Amino acid sequence: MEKAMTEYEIEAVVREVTDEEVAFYSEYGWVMMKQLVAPEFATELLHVGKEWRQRREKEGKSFAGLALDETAEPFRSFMFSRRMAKNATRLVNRKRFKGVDIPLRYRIDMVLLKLPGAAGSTYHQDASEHGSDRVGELQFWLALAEVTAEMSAMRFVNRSHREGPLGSVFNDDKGDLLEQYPMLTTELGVSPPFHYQPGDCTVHHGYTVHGGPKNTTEKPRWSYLFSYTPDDTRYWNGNNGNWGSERKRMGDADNPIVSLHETDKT
Ligand SMILES: O=C(O)CCC(=O)C(=O)O
Repeated sequence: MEKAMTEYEIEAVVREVTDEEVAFYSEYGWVMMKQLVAPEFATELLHVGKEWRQRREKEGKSFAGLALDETAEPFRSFMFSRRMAKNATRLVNRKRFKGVDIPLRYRIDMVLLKLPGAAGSTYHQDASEHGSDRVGELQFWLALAEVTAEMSAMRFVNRSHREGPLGSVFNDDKGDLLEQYPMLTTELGVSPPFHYQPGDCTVHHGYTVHGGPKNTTEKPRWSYLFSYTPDDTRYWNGNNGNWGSERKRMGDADNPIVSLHETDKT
């Protein structure tokens, strides 16, 4: 078992986000932060994360929650570090409207593995799936080993965080957001195909539409997803999993359609 790291040790391997990165994130709803963490630290996380996943698999448990488990250090030291709290707080930028920043809470973390040939990720907005009542939650995605564009690297729809909720697509039969809004990417543009080195990290806003292609390579894709949310956010039943996708469409009895066409009227 690795031991907890001091803040001083964390600061030696995790850098601050820059003003340019914060401005880019605010404009585009995502940003690539090259070498946010030192590559050797990413490799250490990979090593611990792989073992942790194997253990959890044997125990039949979920792959989420490394940072809540002190036997999975240094995940906890990293995610709960002052450096990462400050980085995330600057990106959330609640100060802009409130005058003061607001504390963030842990939302979720997990080591992700996409095997060769694994399917791509459905285009969705995290916050719509989670059912949060306000903006702020954000997801970091850290490459623990090299990830090329062909290894299912995510793509982000530029500025889509400014469009508000476009609908939850998990548990729905209407297709993902690119199918539901066929002009979305031509209208807004998409992030370039990314090539991550170990330690490179993207972060995306809760309302940024994102997804990815399948892993068409012979290599497994290893990454660490970790997410924070502002303390004041309210979620369905207080659960910030995919509860937002449980929403139901309206029915004709209580909410009849207001028709555009004379022939629709009975
Ligand atoms: O890892 C992926 O390809 C998708 C992850 C994702 O949807 C997310 O980070 O919100």
